[in-house]
Amino acid sequence: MLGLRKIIHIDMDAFYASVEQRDHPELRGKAIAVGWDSDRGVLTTASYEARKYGVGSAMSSVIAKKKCPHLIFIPPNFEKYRKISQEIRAIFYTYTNLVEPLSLDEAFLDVTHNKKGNPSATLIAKEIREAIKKETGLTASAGISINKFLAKIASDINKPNGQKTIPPENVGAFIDGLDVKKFFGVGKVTCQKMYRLGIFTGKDLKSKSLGFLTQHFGKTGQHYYDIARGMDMSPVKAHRIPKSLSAESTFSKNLSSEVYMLKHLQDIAEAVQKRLQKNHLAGKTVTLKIKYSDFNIQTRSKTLTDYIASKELILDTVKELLYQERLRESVRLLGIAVSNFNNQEVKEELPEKKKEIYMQLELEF
Ligand code: TTP
Ligand code: MG
Repeated sequence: MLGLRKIIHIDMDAFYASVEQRDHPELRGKAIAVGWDSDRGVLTTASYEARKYGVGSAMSSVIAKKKCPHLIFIPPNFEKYRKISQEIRAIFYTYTNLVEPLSLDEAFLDVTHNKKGNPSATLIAKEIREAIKKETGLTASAGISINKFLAKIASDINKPNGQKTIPPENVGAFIDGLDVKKFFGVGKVTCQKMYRLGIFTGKDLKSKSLGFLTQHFGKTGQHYYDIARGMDMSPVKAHRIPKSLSAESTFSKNLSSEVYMLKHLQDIAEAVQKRLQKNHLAGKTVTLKIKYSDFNIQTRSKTLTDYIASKELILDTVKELLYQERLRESVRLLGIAVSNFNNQEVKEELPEKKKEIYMQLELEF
């Protein structure tokens, strides 16, 4: 049992619609859709009250209104959803750095070794859902198992506001009984093809040889062969946090006056500011990159005592760097980078003692 992973898939319930119902109490308990009420509009999602009428994500507004004439349309507010998404992710990071967001409202977490030293992924999922509820007022569902494939399927089972664990000892039986249409990664077309081949459940899939599956599904055959056996080794790929954010500009005419350069640097600093904002980052180190007309590149850096993210503060430091030394010759490109961010991940070192505990409790899910 050593080497077994503990993976959680978290998925917010009717995400955009729940946010709108949270912020507009008069919409609670009502059939609402987030999207534009226009001939060409498409819904992003719908509240559970609307889903009873068959209204759902990616449906055209026209069809949705036919199915549910009293449907209330709410225009989307992506800035708000992104902010809440950040809040949820911040909760995930208190448990593990191995977080792989799939979209604004769902993510995989590998909690095999977690920051709280909690051996039970089931309890962690419960804690996370409670924390999400407390901090955002919204509900989430979770799936817990030994790999991403199973965790993803599991999070749908007790949705909304529920969770489901498929512990290692139940994996075989669970997959055997699973309709292939529920398999993550099996779309409508593949599903129909499987049905035609007499493959309706995981058990049917497992009964087919690798040769048979590759003959009918090409390279993906191997994948189906593996997942029918509960094997999905794909790691939780942590969202890579950039080490620096930058912007640069090449000039149509080489510049030799610092005054002209400063004008361009304002725009470049603004672009850097935007990137920092988008990533919710601030940095301590500012670097000015100068490419001369002979294509030689020079960089000048300064590290500050405080984290900065605004155009003005970036520009102050850039000015200092620009005047720090005389320019050798005319300049064809200028760039600004900000690095040394305020989010540097804490390295996860597992003390020896804790490792032992993990091994003992390996079966605890
Ligand atoms: P989902 O998790 O697929 O849907 P959901 O959270 O609304 O509902 P469920 O309770 O079944 O999880 O997607 C998350 C958000 O992403 C959703 O609220 C709106 C947005 N979205 C789109 O904009 N277009 C789409 O086609 C889908 C599926 C989702
Ligand atoms: Mg969701």
